[in-house]
Parts: sequence; structure tokens; C-alpha cells
Amino acid sequence: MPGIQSYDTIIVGAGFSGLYMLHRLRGLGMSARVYERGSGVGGTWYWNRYPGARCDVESVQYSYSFSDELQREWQWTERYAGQAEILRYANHVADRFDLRRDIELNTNVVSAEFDEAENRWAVTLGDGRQVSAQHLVMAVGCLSNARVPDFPGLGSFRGRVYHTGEWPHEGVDFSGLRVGVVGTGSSAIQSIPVIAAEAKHVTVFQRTPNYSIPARNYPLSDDEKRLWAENFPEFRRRAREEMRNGIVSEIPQNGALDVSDAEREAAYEFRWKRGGIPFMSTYNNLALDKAANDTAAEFVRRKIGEVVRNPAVAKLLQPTSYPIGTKRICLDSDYFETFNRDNVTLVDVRHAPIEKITPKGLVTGGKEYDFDAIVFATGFDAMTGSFAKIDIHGRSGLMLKKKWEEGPKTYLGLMVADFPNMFLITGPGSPSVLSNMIVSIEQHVDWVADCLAYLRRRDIACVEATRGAEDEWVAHVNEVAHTTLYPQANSWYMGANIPGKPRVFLPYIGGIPAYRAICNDVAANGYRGFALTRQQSIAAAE
Ligand code: N01
Repeated sequence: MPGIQSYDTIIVGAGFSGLYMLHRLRGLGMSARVYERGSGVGGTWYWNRYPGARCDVESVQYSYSFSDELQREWQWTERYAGQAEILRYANHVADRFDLRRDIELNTNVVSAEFDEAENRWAVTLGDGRQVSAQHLVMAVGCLSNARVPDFPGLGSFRGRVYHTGEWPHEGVDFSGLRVGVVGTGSSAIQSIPVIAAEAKHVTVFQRTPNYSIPARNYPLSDDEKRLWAENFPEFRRRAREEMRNGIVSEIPQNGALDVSDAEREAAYEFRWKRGGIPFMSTYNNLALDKAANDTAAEFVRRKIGEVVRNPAVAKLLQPTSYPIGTKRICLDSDYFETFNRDNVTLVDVRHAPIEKITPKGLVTGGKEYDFDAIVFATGFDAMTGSFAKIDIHGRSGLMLKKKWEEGPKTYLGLMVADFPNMFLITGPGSPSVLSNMIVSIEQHVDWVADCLAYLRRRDIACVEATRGAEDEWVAHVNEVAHTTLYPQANSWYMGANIPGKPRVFLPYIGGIPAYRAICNDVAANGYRGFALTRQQSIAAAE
């Protein structure tokens, strides 16, 4: 297109997906440009700077494996890296691999339109510029569309307002302030203890209590670092090939009801003391069998009851309305202990929903609460929200938003029928948020890079998921989800946190090893389920 800057590939987003995608495309000798709306790289870790923000996957595992030099030279300091350290890591990767020269920061992608005659994407940027590329890679992240519920009077509050997912870069000093926190998901659970240690008073508005496991963070010892450094290839292989969630830990052999009560209690106690997400892998049927799940849920409820001194508060904090793990399990550092502080109050907004925001605070149950600051820890329009912000038009002008009106449809979470040459990194229908994100990101980026190399070798101008393959995959994603307890919770996995959003299970729950095998098999069989078109002729199809 004359006068328009054009590339082989445009990548939207400079988080962990976008950075690695750019690196892989460079290695293939392809031209690529990354557009990022933030003023820095790092995606999630650029935006989520709230107090206490920390990864819930162990740092050595939540890191790239694609470069042996990188994984040996970078030294993580803690078991779970804090936000600032992960952001430093993202910046280190950008510098080390000289990525910045192809990244444009502070640049919104407003729309993308597929030109059927040219088999190219025409992309419009926030400053009005038009750019074009044969391929478009949406590396927009799964949780990057922060949302505040549509409370009446939202704009009227005269104090300060924050959202955990869009935290000010300069930080916030809560000393001496009366703070209201709305929400009790992962972000709230991490930030409330830190805010409470600083603020005059914190009032937490809880609609649904969450199951949370102690993180038990600590500085990494030299021995632990050495163990990883000496075994990286094997640990990484296990994460990809053996672990359903891409996190190396013991693989459970028994169901929770196959062992005696005493043995089960000891096993939960051991994992509780050790801390971390692997608590949910104590037994192999916790996500599948309600009676088995009840044993873990009851254990955690009991722990909450032991920690929280006021029985009425403890009861409010004990989840009972959904199986443990079917909402994203949380990790915390002294979350339940925080409710023993004199300056922390818990308010139930399940039975008396927040009525409105006022100039002084908020109203629930007919009572007005006054604050100096309100923190919305109210989450994201997950997995599809970041796509919905961009006007994406495929064949015949079809809008992605329209196509996904009743729930996202993808083939493998990688491509969408009628949206040729557009790839999604960790899109809906892939393991993504149910896994160690870095493991899933690397797999998708490698798959896309290999696919693009394949297309180039064969002079293929257009690749597209067929509708048949897409329908079958959507049905499979749904079927597998319904063999588990997950659909029983009103979670963001189900789109249930957004009023009016269709209730469909968004990620693929078949596990990373099975999913990788499917993707590899599809590629090995000439990209089965994709239509591959030369400029004039159809080269292959299903
Ligand atoms: O968001 P959430 P998040 N009135 O959606 C409540 C990842 N993450 O930012 O449960 C009152 O989980 C809502 O209540 P309910 C992780 O994958 C990872 O905390 O819908 N309350 C809920 O309590 C995580 O799952 C890390 O009834 C309202 C809260 O707001 C994901 O991000 C750290 C409300 C939202 O919780 C999202 O977590 C942080 C209303 N109208 C996040 N609307 C780590 O790696 C919503 N709520 C550790």
C-alpha cells in the first residue's frame, strides 16, 4: 500500500507475549512492529502496581525458557517475585534482545481491518496513522481490560479513586486515610494487608468470599537457585509435558477419598504449611468430584476459622457457595490475619449490594460509609475484553465483537474463522489463565512462528481457521469444562463477573500436555483445520 508503512507482522501488545513474538519473528528474518498502549513494556506487570502485587507462580517457573543464557544470568530474589522485580525482568529482556527499536509505546491500536483482495491487515493507530501487515498477532493479554462496576454516582466521589489494575506509577500513600476496598479477589487479597498496615482505617466490601492459601514467600536461597540452574532443561520439559497447569510440582496419584481421614488431613496440613497453588494438587480429583472437593474446602474453611478471632467475621470470610478452586485460587500473605486488626472492618455486600457512590463514600444497606479513598479491586473483562476494545473487522466486514456476541469462538484459541492471518496469543479456548502463563505464551508464540515460517516456505498468502474446525473445538472446550466442577462457580472464567456477558467457559481445561499434543499434531498434519490459500488458489484445506 503506497504511503503506508507496512510490515510482515504487526503485534498488538508488549507484554510477555509481544516481546517474545517479536524476538521469534526477528529470528525468522521477518519485519515486525509492536504497538503498546502503555508507556513501558511488561503488560500485566506494567499496569498492576497495587501494593502487595506479586506473582502466584514461583519466580523461577514464571520466567522465559527460550534462552538458556537468559535463564542462567537472571537471578530471582524471592520465591514469588514482586511486581517491581518482574517488571525489571521484562525490561531486561527488552534490552538484552534489543527489542525496543521495533516497539512503539504510548500507541493505541484503534481498529484492524482485513483486506480480502490483498490478504493484509490495515491497522489504524490512536494518532490516526495507518499501517499495514500481512499478519496480525493479538498479544493483548487475558486480564488487561480493568473494569469498575457501573455503580450509580460513580463519578461523584470527591476523594481519590483507584483500580488495582491501573495503579498510579508514583505509588499511593494511604497513611492517615480512611480507605474503602471493593472486591475480595486475588488483587484485593494481596493489597488489603499492605493497605491496612498503612491506612487509618480500611473497610472491605465483600460480595463473595474467596479461598486463599498462604503464599509463604521467602528469599530464595543459593541452594534453591543452584538446583534450578543445574536442572533447567528437565524442569522446563516437565512443565511443558507433564504438568496440567505448567507448574512443576508433585503429580497426585490418589483421589481425596481413597485415603483415610488422618492421612488426608496430614496431606492438606503439609501443603498448607508449604504454601502455594500446589495445595490444589494434593489429590487428583479435587476439580472433578464434589465430595472430594468438599474435603479441601472444609479444611480451608477450618483454617480461616482458626485464624480470624471474631466468629461472625470468620463466618463471612468462609466461602461456601462454590467448590474450592473453581474460582481462581488466591495466594496471600496474612490476608485473614488482617481482619484481626482494629482498623479493618468487613462489610457483606452480598445481601445488601452497593447502592451508590456518593461525594463522601458509598452506600450499602441504607448506610453511608465515608472515605478519603476508594480502591476498586473489581477485576477485568477477562479474555475477550481486550479484543472488544479494538474494532476488528474480518471477511466481509464481520466484526469480531459481533461474532463473539454469544461467547468467543476460536480454533485452538489461536485463530478465528473469517479473520484470516490473525493469531491470538493465549486466546479464549486455550489453557492460558488456567496455566503458568509463561509456559502457555511460549508455546503459542513458537507455534505461530513455526506456522509463519511454514507459510513462507510454501508461498501461502492466507491462513484461516475453517468454520468446521472452529465449531468442533468450541464444542470440545465446552464439553471438557463440563466434566469438571468449574462451571459451578460464578467466576470470571465463565464471564459471570460482567453483567450481560454470555456464560461460557473461556479457557481450555484439558491441560497443557494434552493441548500441546493437539497443537503439534495439527501442525504436523499440514495445519489440519486451517485453510491455506496461495494468492490465487487453495493449496490445502481440512
Ligand atoms: O479480580 P476478580 P482480581 N459489587 O475478578 C468483586 C489474576 N491475578 O483483579 O466474586 C461488589 O478476581 C468480585 O465479587 P464476586 C488472577 O488470575 C493474579 O482480584 O464477583 N463486589 C470480586 O471479589 C485473578 O483471578 C494475581 O462476587 C464486586 C472482585 O470484585 C485475576 O487476575 C494477582 C462487584 C473482583 O475479583 C483477577 O483478579 C492479582 C460489585 N458490583 C490478580 N463487582 C497473582 O498472580 C465485582 N466485585 C497473585
